Amino acid sequence: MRVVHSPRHRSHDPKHELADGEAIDAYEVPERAESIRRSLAADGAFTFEEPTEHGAEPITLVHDPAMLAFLETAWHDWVSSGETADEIFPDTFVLPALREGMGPVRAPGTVRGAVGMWCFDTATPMVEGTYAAARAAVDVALTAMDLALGGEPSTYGLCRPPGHHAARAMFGGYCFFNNAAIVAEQLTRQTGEPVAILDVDYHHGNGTQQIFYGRADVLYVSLHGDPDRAYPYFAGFADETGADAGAGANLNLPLPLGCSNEEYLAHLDRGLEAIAGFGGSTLVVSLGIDTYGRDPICDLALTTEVYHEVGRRVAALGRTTVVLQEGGYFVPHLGENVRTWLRGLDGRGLDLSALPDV
Ligand code: OKP
Ligand code: ZN
Repeated sequence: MRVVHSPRHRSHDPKHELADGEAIDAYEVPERAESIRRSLAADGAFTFEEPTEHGAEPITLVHDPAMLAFLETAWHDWVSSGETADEIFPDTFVLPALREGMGPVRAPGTVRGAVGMWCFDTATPMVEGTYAAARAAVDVALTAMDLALGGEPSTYGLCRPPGHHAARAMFGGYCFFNNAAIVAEQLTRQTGEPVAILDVDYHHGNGTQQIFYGRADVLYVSLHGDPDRAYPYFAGFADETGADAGAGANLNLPLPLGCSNEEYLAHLDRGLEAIAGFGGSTLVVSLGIDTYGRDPICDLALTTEVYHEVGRRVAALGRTTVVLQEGGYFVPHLGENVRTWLRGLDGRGLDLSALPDV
């Protein structure tokens, strides 16, 4: 299987996120992608290539150009206005109620103010190299798509930072540009067919759902921790099925606390059935491995073996599949879990021999 990877991801190296009022070590760190790269490289059946540049247009077909412009210059503007902190966090958030009844929001003249127009949480600092890494992740995703359109049955884009929490005009949840949504949009344009997205990250992909919520030509299917208890709290409910022309093209499958492999596969089959009944020949997978039982920030109970079976069942759809990396935070097993998933997709056997005993 062909893998697209860029060393550029390393320039997004946040040190902290905020939790319960304290700065804690960031979970979304460069070592995540390195763990995956090492596992796939050691397997021997994966070939690596660097992305080609795709420019800004595929991004602005999905995201507000003003958000792209903010992200592009934020670090430079931050430093040149005399700020000295090496991570940018929002100070306030422009919730609709802040200016309720008082007319439109005016863009603040400082990065410290303006970041609260675009960022929705306190876990997603921008650092000096964030923009370059986020742009490279989009190029990784689009290059994986190009390879699939060129005839590969399945390809893998080792995206970092991830993307599925980034909405049309909002970033957060460790995500800046929505890599999967950008690829899905391009697929609709380049194939002229509808496109399905399967999001198996533990967290609901609120950004991807938002981007396509009114669209009939993109099906979004997500399995995730129930938003009644899980981040991002405000989206991912089972009764969110799409709006307007998109009615019926959104399927949320919230999962219970402690969800087992068996329960998980039963939910997966419902998602795959919806995809099988939807048109088009291509599939985008948002692959999060934070469903793992040992993940430090999530609460399901999946084990490595199940990822092989999930990959197998996705392959059985028979679609050209672009797999893009999202989350997964138990770094010691992250690479092997991804490798296991992709081996299942590729019709190869389960191989647990390289899973570290930690
Ligand atoms: C990204 B992906 C801070 C909690 C922040 C952010 C989770 C982002 C997950 N108190 N949690 O979907 O894996
Ligand atoms: Zn996640």
